[in-house]
Amino acid sequence: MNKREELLTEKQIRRRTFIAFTFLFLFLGSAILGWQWLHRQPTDHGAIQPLRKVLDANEFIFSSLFSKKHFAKTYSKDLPLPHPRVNGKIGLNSAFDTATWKLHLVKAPGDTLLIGIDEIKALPKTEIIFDFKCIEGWSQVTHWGGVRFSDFVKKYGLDEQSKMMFAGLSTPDDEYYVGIDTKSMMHPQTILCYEMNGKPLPLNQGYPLRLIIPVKYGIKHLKRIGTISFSNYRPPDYWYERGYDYYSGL
Ligand SMILES: Nc1nc2c(c(=O)[nH]1)N[C@H]1C(S)=C(S)[C@@H](COP(=O)(O)O)O[C@H]1N2
Ligand SMILES: [Mo]
Repeated sequence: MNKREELLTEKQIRRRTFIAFTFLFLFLGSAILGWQWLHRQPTDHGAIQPLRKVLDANEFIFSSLFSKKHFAKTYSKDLPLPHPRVNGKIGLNSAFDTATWKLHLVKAPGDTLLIGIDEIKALPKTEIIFDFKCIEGWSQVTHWGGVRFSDFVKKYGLDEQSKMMFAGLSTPDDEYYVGIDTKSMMHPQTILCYEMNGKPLPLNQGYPLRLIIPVKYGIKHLKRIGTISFSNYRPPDYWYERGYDYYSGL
């Protein structure tokens, strides 16, 4: 190796080191600036606006992919957990008289039907075993029984209502509430559920009636339904207000 070659090599190394560090600092600098910028942005329903835009874009993609023929995977009867975990007690803590419970079905403002659990149990029963997914990252195979929401719609003459854009559900004390697109509500796997593992729902899992909607994440499976109503605007949604995805589709 002659002198000149050696010198050139050292120079090259220095140059490369310089370039590498420059890029590293530029990268770190823009990451920090980006992070600071993100946190200066206004929030939209509990989520920073740019992130809310990502959620809205997700919703657009998922809702355009939605199909009545797309089913959540179901499982055989020997798989479900005997004691599914209990998650979320919002709206289940207020004094609650199981004996006088009635479902409040708001057909239109000022036109509310009160429906007892026996009337609901008199409708054709359907069962589903599927992998229940919570947004927190866990999932479990569980077994539910109840009435298809679409059968309920037929029975109570809710044809017009089911063509509106959204259904709103809330607990009897209005502490927990969700808004769901009627397309997902009318999916054949969506049920007004009164049984778990062949027995009445436990109190902490929504007795006497809860929603089971396998095309959505757990947050939408409202336990202890008090009221169901319909609208063409998004009904209030507990977790949406706290920064989560409104659609929450799977
Ligand atoms: N009334 C009510 N329903 C609720 C919740 C809640 O806090 N209150 N939590 C939701 C969430 S986040 C999940 S994951 C499921 C859990 O249902 P499980 O307790 O039957 O497992 O219930 C959903 N329904
Ligand atoms: Mo959840």
